[in-house]
Amino acid sequence: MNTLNDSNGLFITFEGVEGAGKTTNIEYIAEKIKASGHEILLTREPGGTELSEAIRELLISKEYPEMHITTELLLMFAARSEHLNKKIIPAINEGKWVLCDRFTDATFAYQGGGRGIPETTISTLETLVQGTLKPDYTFLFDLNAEVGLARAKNRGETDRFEQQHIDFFNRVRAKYLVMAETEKHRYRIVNAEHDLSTVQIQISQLLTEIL
Ligand code: Z5A
Repeated sequence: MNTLNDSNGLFITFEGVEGAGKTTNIEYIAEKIKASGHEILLTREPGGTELSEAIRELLISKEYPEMHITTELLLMFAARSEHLNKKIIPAINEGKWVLCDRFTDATFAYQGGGRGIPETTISTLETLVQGTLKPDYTFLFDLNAEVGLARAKNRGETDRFEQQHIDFFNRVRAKYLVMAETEKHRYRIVNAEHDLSTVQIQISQLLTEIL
């Protein structure tokens, strides 16, 4: 694995159930950070490099509805390994602030909380792929899973994950909340159930603290 140098780069991730508003708000956050003078890299998981985006297509495609959960887990980490080594770590080492729409906490929430894969299995892969690297900050866009799913479905075509039963998304949300409680120093929770302008007021307050 590539290693981090002692640059001023920062790694911030954005998490939440579907339709929570990550994609909508990440651009807003990027503009605020740029305005404060930092160079940024905006990216996402699964994806972020040509190969990782190809893996993303396999993961979200409805062509493989019966994908085994271990295959799903390994593909998530295969995409992450490529993304981390080719894009995220080099950008942090150049002093950039990397803003990533989802990262390994999504694996703990979806493949762990949602699919029931043991946390120790996910942690083993996390160490293999990332060593000790973790995000500096994680914004959790938290909302009732039913509200999020309804927003995502309103937007148009759904992907393979969005076919899951509501119980799956309730377990995903619960796992995120446990992680936020356990790692308070890293997590910042945004109440994403409010209208967009209220959500962005919360984001601004949290960013002021970080910046
Ligand atoms: N996944 C996984 O299982 N394991 C992993 O390790 C990783 C990922 C990394 C693809 O991710 C799938 O991969 C994902 C988890 C799994 N499962 N699904 N589905 P993704 O991040 O690309 O997909 P996503 O979570 O589904 O993203 P999303 O649906 O685009 O959600 P979002 O980015 O948080 O929401 P949004 O697009 O910004 O907003 C959704 C709609 O709501 C849109 O029409 C907005 O205009 C509207 N919106 C946003 N905010 C508001 C407010 N405040 N009020 C009203 N309406 C709003």
